[in-house]
Amino acid sequence: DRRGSATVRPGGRLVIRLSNSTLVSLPAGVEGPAYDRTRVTPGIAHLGVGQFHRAHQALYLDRCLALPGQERWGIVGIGVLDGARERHKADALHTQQGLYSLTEFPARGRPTVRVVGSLVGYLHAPEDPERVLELLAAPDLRLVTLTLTEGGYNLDEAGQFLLETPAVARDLDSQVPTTAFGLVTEALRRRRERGLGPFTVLSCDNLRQNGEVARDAFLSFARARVPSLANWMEEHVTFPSAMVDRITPGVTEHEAARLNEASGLDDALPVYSESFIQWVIEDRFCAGRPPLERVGVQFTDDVGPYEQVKLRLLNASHSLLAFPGLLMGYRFVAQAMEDPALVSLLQAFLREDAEPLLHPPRGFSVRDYGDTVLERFSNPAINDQLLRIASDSASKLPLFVQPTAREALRQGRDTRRIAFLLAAFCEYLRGVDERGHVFLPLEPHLTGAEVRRAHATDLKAPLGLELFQGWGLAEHPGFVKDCVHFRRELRFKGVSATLAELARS
Ligand code: CS2
Repeated sequence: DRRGSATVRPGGRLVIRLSNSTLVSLPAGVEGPAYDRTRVTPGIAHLGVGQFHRAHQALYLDRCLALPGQERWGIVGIGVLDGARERHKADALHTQQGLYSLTEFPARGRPTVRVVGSLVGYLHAPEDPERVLELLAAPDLRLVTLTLTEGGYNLDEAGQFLLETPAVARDLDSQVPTTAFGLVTEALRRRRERGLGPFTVLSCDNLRQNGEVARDAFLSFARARVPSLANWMEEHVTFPSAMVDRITPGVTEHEAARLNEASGLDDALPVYSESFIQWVIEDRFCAGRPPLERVGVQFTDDVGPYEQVKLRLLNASHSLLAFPGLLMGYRFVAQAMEDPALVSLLQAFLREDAEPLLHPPRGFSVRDYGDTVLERFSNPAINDQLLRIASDSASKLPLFVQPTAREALRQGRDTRRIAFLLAAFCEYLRGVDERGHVFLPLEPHLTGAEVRRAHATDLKAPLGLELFQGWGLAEHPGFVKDCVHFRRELRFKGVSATLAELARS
């Protein structure tokens, strides 16, 4: 029973497919774009159109496009990775003309659903790299934004760009780039050759000084490929840093069905998130920018203090919840937050360990921020997977936890909760919880042999992993001893008993 733009579900309910022509007949309660999409042209290209991008940046741009005279700031999404899932996404975005639904769940009260219209095109680079290059080299394209993930910048522990990574090494030689570095560099080369100006490269990844990180990565690639271009980029391209924040869980098939059931849409790519949203950006755009300050984005000269607060409080707490939570058999964040021992652990970590070492923005209450973080984690509508949080901890822990750990060790502070965190990480790598249930740690930046170190009889073996370089652990044998102690306790007494001990002493 299909009618092109709508399907009739058993029970007689009409479900709307997404396309420009169905925007006028959205189900009751679903808001659509407040502007004429057919007039929107691409000014932004975004690499890595994941759920986070669709719940965060694309929403801000959707608000921006609703302001008068801003139709030049549409986004064209670019998929860089290959694989069946990526192709499915590309197909779905084409069929739906870039439209998708976003459901926002406040901590309390009713969710809201909107159809976001700012994604006005989508190109899948592996299928047509040349079109991607010409889009990036188009005169009207002024901003390239990125979500490559924490580990996606191809840097080693010391921040050196890895020229020998296979895909990068290939891109350095070939005429047809496949990586974000290759695509952006080749597009800039064409722009320079054609006498066009540069574009801004804006990282939207959860990294400290993400603009500097992006700059290092792209300039290193360019230097190895076309040295004169690297000089031009250094002079003309800007790489502002930004802090991004919005909890956006992965959408399983089951979630997608639940979201569509509630919205009355037949959306192949629904996303959902909490209602909290934040974006703080350094105002250094070499080719202009949309008036994002009018839709809730904060601009600042120095994003450092905002990033510091976010990474060391929110993200570190997430990790601190995920490892013991998984070991206890929990699978979701809100579920783990119902465990009072875990909440007390997070509270103590925030108050005693992380907050005292911060240099927050002026007038900023870290105490309120920490409270809000715990409230956000407790949002029951957000089925955020602990495995998503724990995934790629090899890239995340050095960002989220290392600064606090190093500083606390240097100052001789109480580091037992941090030792517990590392112990729980090592145990998590073994992939089996206290009830004997198996789970799969996703560690794309660790080799199989490295993950297997977590199984060694020498309980401190994983602390020798490259990710712990720069933590200064070797100079602090007492700390390493605590880690080993907590691993043993976790293994033989369990998480609850270990937490009880930690709370007592
Ligand atoms: C999480 C983040 O992946 C993680 O470790 O802490 O994805 C978190 O949900 C976002 O940073 C929130 O903005």
